Amino acid sequence: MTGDNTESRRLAALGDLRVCLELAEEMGDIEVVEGADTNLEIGALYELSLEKEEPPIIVFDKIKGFPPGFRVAVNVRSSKVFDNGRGLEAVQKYRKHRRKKTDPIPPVDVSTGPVLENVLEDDAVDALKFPTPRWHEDDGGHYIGTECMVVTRDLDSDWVNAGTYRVEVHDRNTLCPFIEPGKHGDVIRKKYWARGEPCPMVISVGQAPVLGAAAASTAAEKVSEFALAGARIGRPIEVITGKHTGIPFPADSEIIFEGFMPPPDQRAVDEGPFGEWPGYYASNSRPEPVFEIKAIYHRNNPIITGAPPMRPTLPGFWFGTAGSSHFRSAALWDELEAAGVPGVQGVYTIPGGGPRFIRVVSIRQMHAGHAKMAGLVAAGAGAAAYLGRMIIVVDDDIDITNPAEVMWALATRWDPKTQTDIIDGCWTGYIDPMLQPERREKGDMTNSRIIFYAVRPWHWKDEFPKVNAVAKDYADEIRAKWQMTLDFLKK
Ligand SMILES: Cc1cc2nc3c(=O)[nH]c(=O)nc-3n(C[C@H](O)[C@H](O)[C@H](O)COP(=O)(O)O)c2cc1C
Ligand SMILES: [Mn+2]
Repeated sequence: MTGDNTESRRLAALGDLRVCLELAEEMGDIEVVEGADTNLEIGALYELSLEKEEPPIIVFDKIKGFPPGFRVAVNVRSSKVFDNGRGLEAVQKYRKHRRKKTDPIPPVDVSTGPVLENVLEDDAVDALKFPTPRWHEDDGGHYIGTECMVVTRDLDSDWVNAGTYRVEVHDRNTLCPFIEPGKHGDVIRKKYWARGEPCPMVISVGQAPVLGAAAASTAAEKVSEFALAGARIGRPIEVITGKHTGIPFPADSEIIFEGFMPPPDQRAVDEGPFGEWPGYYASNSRPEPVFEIKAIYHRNNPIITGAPPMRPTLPGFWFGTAGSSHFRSAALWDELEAAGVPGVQGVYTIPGGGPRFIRVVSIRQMHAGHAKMAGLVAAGAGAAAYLGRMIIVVDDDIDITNPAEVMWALATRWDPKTQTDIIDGCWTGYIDPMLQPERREKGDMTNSRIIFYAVRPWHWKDEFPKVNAVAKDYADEIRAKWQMTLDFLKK
């Protein structure tokens, strides 16, 4: 990584999408594609870019059928500008940033900003004027919201929530977000519906990267993602209060949709299918409540940021922020410690499982029952509760960033009969491909979890066979002695 990648550049890029693109340009981390089609071509190029572990930001301009300057940008939050490192180093960096969240900085109200450069109301409202990709072949429509924020305000408090939920374009006046049951946006909207009222809502497309990061993080209830984002960059996010809804939105967003979501018994449309991060179209198509647009605000030459899910086997997706694996590992590590689990040495995910399905926890065993404690807490912790499948607890000599080492721990330190727990009735979602059709139909969004205790059993750990490996000190000594003469030792 380049030496000029300082924290101040990183903060500048986090706090402003357009600054982020300028800095990425300076670093040579942008490729511009002209003339691509919103129908599948942008999505396919994006998917192909993820074959690289560190794909560049791709800016699509002069998109077929749209004015030049109306752009789509992908791979923004995984750009080299943010240089988050690799492996456990990346996880530790996220943990460090999360600590700042203990001191949130609330947003400040400003009266105007670049997002008001264009105001579309009444007959001028037209969601179809933006180049919106149909990302994957079997998608049921065009999705303007992937790297987006859906903002709502709690009815019983002044909590303003911002969550990333996919948003389909239904027609010129109507969008359709997909909010899984139990997410904050869902909890809040139901309070309005319980009174028979439409839920006021704002959808932001293209905003400071720090906001996208906060909106996709699993922040606690009643915690505003705006304030978390402010804490991360050390200054308040500037917001404008929507005149139709009273909901705040970032003054420098690329596009803002302001409107209302009536109760689903008043209006619902089919949403989906949509290619999802587990690698399937599991949620298929089902009626969802709609977002009726009252006003659109957008900057001149708006940039639609996209981070649509792709299969979790693609390196660029798994390493990148769209996959959010490292971020979710950091959150789980913090929660294990907060719950009083001692000796945690690392938390990681296994590539094919995306950010959630397969979580690995390494501990330095300290007492009988310690591995059990770590496994049970990890299975129930907020950061791992939704859409989990497996927790693998391993000893601290296992390199958990190397799937072969984790498999080795399972192969050699785990007794299936005595070192496993299977737990039923855990939180899952429509996008879980293993949610049985009967449960899906009944809205029973639960699945089971397995915890593997792939650790040397505590009560006979001292008799456990010794590992067959050259000692590190001796290996270093031998390498130093021979590496000038032996090709296979050269770096
Ligand atoms: C690119 C991306 C797309 C996402 N799409 C959805 C979605 O369509 N529906 C959903 O419920 N969660 C989705 N999520 C996960 C939520 O953003 C995440 O659970 C977040 O915590 C939600 O905010 P909340 O906790 O305030 O509800 C997505 C995350 C990312 C990074
Ligand atoms: Mn939230």
